[in-house]
Amino acid sequence: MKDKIEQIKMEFEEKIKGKSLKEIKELETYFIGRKGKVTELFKMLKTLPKMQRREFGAEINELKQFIEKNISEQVATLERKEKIRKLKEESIDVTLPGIKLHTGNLHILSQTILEVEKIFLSMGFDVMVGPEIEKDYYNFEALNIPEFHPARDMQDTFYLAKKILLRTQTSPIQIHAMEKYKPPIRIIAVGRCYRRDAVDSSHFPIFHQVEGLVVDRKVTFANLKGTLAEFTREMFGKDVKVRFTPSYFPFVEPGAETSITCVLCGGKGCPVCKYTGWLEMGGSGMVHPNVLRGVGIDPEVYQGFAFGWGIERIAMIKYRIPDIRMFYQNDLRFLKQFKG
Ligand code: 2NL
Repeated sequence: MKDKIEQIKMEFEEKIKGKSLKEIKELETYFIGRKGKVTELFKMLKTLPKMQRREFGAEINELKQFIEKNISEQVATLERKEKIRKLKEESIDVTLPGIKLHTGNLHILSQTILEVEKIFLSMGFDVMVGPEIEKDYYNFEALNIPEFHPARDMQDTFYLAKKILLRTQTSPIQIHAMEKYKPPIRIIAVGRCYRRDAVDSSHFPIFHQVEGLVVDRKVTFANLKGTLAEFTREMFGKDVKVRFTPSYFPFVEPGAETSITCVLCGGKGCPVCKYTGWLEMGGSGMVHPNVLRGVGIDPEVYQGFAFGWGIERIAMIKYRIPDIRMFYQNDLRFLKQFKG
């Protein structure tokens, strides 16, 4: 009996070495389970004389306790090791630099439009938009450009049907506004325009315009001048000036071409301003009485000023973009340069 106890103890000590948690559970069953080796010993006790039962009973109990203690110690060690392994595996180095996500940015034309809108909003203007598909009436007739007026030859138009076209300027938005609202009116109209232009570095069949319109009593050319001077300073810098030179547009009288001092040479003369010191921005003038009458506003009571500048032109000058086609090529190397 003594040998048997000693033998089982040795077997246990040999088998527990290097065992996994699962294997230890199996060992537990193997030695002290219901049909385990130690349990067998207890059963064998019954066949021994009373005296020996006592002696060996104590020894088997000791063996059982030895096995139980060893197993629980071994289980605790393994569980601790497993916990440390898991913690290590799941740990993150919070000092590592983050992974930069690819983010997009607004197109430089959208950014420019937002800048323009912000400036005019701060000056008390409302921003209006309108349909890109227009009736001939809103794009031409209401703007004092009759059917066979040479101005219609000036701008080649995309016609979609008879008297239905893609707007060639944002003015139709303003005609809608004047039909809908009574003076005082103080709005800018922003959006896409279309002209059948031959493509070069400054012409593209799609482009954007911002037009301004103020209609009220006692509106003068001085108000136009002050408004564009303020916008120019806000958009291009405090030292940039506006110049008005007489010009003709059917929808204004008098009409003026507007230029700003060249932002590249400061007015001294350079290749960009063709040594004039000035950059042409667009047209302007006092709203023609025929236009006001056409929308039911009495030109004897109300006057208006208006102007129309190109968004691409503004962006090209402000951001030194040399070719209008760059806006429409969707080259990320170009577009990403304007990440705010
Ligand atoms: C240009 C010329 C201009 C206007 C636009 C306008 C609008 C209404 C009435 C009168 Cl509803 N005028 N807009 C006036 C003068 C010039 O734009 O070639 N811009 C790039």
